Amino acid sequence: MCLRRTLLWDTWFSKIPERGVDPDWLPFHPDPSQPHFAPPAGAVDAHCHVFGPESAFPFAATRKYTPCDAGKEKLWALRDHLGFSRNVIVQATCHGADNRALVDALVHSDGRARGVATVTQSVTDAELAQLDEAGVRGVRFNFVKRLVDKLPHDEMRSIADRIVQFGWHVVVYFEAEDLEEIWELVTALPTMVVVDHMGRPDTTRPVEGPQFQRFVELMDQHTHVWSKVSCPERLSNIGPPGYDDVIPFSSYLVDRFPDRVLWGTDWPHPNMKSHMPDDGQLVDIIPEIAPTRALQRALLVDNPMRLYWPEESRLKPLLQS
Ligand code: 0GY
Repeated sequence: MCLRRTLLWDTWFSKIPERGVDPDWLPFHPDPSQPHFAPPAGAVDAHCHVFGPESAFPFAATRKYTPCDAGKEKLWALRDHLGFSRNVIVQATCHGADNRALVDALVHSDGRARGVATVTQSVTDAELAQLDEAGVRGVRFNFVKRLVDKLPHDEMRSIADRIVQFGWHVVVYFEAEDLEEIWELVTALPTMVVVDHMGRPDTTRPVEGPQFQRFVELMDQHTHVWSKVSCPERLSNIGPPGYDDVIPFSSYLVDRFPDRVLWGTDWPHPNMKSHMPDDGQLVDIIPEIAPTRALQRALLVDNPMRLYWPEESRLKPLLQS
């Protein structure tokens, strides 16, 4: 299957690594549609990744999957195609705590990309300062068991304490059923906290049901917690083009917390098994979850600018929690 795709879409991949892409790996969409929705000027895709290229930036030995290369040039081309201006690149687990591919993308982005890194406790202050200089503005703590080995909470807490000096924040990725386990850590973090993909709710359950409302409580009670209203393709049981079962969850958060939500493509969509989304269709969902120009501007420009380009933001800098 992957071989057939490779032959068909050969020109889209710089190199298939010798170690071998996962046999069931779905490559990113080769020809995303032109969205009908025009994002506001200065829009930020606040969740995407770069993979490799492996020949320059080998994947981590600890990785749980081996993707196809998805380098920075492809990401810039997608940004322009979709009508966006900037990217926030999140370190993917296949690169572990080796942030070289991320840093390479940031320093070659002409100031149009900022990053979220993965670091371990052994990172030095000098290394953190170098990452900051390159454009990193946060670290990611990943709790998704299929993606990473478990890291003790006190290690995460000590990393969080050390990034405060840079004004960075923490991005957390977890599954809805793990929220209770990490509640204490997340609510006590000394930085802003951004939750990936709405905490991955089970979208077969109601928005008003206890699972999603517990996540809403987290955001209600803790104003340092933000959420990405991203990844309908991962959360949907219905699928494209509209991902209609996910819209009520994302629109609920946008409506209730308009100044604490972010949106991202999640390109190149690692570990998708059911299908590979058309990024143009994902953009066309935005007006469904943020129906007014004011909400769209908050979601796509003001909120991400405040967090990632505070020096250029028209809004006041955020205070640490
Ligand atoms: C995402 C989701 C996934 C993967 C990663 O860093 C990663 O490997 O984040 C996933 O498999 O759900 O946000 O890209």
